[in-house]
Amino acid sequence: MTLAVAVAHPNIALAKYWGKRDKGRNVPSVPSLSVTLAGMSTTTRVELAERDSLVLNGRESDGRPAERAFALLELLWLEAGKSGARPRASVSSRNDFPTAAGLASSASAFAALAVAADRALATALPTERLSSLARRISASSGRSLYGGFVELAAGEPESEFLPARPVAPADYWDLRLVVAVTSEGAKDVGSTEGMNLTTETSPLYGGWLAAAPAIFERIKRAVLDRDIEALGPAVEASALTMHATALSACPGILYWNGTTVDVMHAVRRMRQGGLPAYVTMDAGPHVKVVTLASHAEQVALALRAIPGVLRTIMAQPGGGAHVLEGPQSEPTP
Ligand code: 2P0
Repeated sequence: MTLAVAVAHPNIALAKYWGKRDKGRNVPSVPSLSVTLAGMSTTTRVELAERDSLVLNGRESDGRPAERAFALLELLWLEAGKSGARPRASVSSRNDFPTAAGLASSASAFAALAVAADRALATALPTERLSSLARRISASSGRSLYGGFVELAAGEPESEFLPARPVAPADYWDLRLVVAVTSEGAKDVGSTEGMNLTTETSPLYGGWLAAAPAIFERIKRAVLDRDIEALGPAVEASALTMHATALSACPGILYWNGTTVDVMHAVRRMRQGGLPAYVTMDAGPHVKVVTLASHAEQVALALRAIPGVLRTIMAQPGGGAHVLEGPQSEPTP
């Protein structure tokens, strides 16, 4: 019995990825920078078996999720230059956070799968190669291979090797991300579909491509300087410019609900009251508020008082994907 188990954590982008330069190779058209989160995990078990099968949160799964999962195993096998057919595998994966929490579960899912499958298949690839392969299946998952603050460059068309890279470790800066959960439902338009529709139809998409690299640089500099006053406005610029392009797609993609907007106004009022608090939103209606550890409880309390905020989740920088148990293996030359 060959079995490996790995764990990975979701991440939240401070500088957003939105749009692909090369759809086939899943190459982002803009650079992004994220924080990998502690506390929430995906645990994935890969066991070599007679046939491929996938169980997600206790339920047998096929179709697109299974296609993507086994495409990643195929990529690992090819990358390691292994001969013969790839061994079949039974994969099961479980999140300890609700998918409706607005935290991208695909990021932690494919990062955990890359690490567990690498060990079970004995492909023994270095982390940067696992990151690049996970990125091909889901770009944000390439970032969850690493802990702390992580960047993913924009690639050239036809980039084969494009891994995320660590910018600073989790303990570099005591930031907090307070998630204001504003809905229990699943999102209407998935990220991949949303960004592809934006690329194809938004008249503002060219403006996003022109603006995003400088916003990313401001964010990276502010992280390295641990400067919340510089970070916050740049984080809001990234999110709002991304959402402006999505809103202007045809048909327009509106990820927000009324509470999302109420929270955005409330956070502006918090700043007028002297709190260092800034918003970012992804492909869903929840608001993630970026603040310092010293102000996080006060921010969370204020967020929970907003009608429509169902609950808050407190998140902080955490570690990268890693193996929990598995066979020993020799590195691939
Ligand atoms: C991000 N998002 O940077 C951006 C901001 C959502 C909004 O990366 O098509 O699941 O699989 O590469 O990585 C979510 O998109 O998309 C995402 P694919 P992915 O976090």
